[in-house]
Amino acid sequence: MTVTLSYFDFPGGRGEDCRLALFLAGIDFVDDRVQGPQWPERKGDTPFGAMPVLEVEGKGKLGQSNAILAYVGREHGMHPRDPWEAARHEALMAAAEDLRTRITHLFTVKDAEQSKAAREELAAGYMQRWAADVAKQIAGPFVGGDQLQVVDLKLYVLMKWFVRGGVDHIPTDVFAGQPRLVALYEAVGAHPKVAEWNARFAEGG
Ligand SMILES: N[C@@H](CCC(=O)N[C@@H](CS)C(=O)NCC(=O)O)C(=O)O
Repeated sequence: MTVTLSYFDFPGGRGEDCRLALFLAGIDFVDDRVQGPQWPERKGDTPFGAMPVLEVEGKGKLGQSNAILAYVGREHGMHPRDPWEAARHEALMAAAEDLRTRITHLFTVKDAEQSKAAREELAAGYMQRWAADVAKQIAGPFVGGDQLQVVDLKLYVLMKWFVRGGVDHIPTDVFAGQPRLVALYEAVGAHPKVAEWNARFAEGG
């Protein structure tokens, strides 16, 4: 059974956590890295005109990063069996998407001064509230306690974007006031399989 994960060719974004989940699950998947110029012709063949897309032979194509993560997690013991705990993790994954959407919306601000001001305001306001809300829901070091699950990969890849200075005018220590969040980030990065994956590909945001 062939499993293919399609996403852009950079070590970050919504597809990177899906790749990590498949790698940690030990699945020998086809790592389909789409180059920018190929995207327009590929877009029409995706469920929602966007990536990541998971294709499982015999089943079809699945869009939406959180659905992909939950599916891979459920199949491979990296998402809670208990429905309430699973929903709690899914809420955190949705919150990660909320933050991504806020950030990408700011990329539409073209005036340099306005863009800087909007990003600084987001970092000092919304992102601080977001970080405090998420931190409260982390058992430690991972969301569910000692076991790394797909929600942790989602939070890790999102945080890495900022920690690595991927967004101008969002400080790299934007989450420093939330030790539980920082500890989760460090624990995921220190996981041997995550470290192996990161070493294999250029580290990035
Ligand atoms: N909610 C979707 C968002 C998917 C999304 O916006 N993907 C971006 C890359 S991170 C994309 O494919 N952009 C290209 C396009 O929309 O044409 C998810 O979580 O998968």
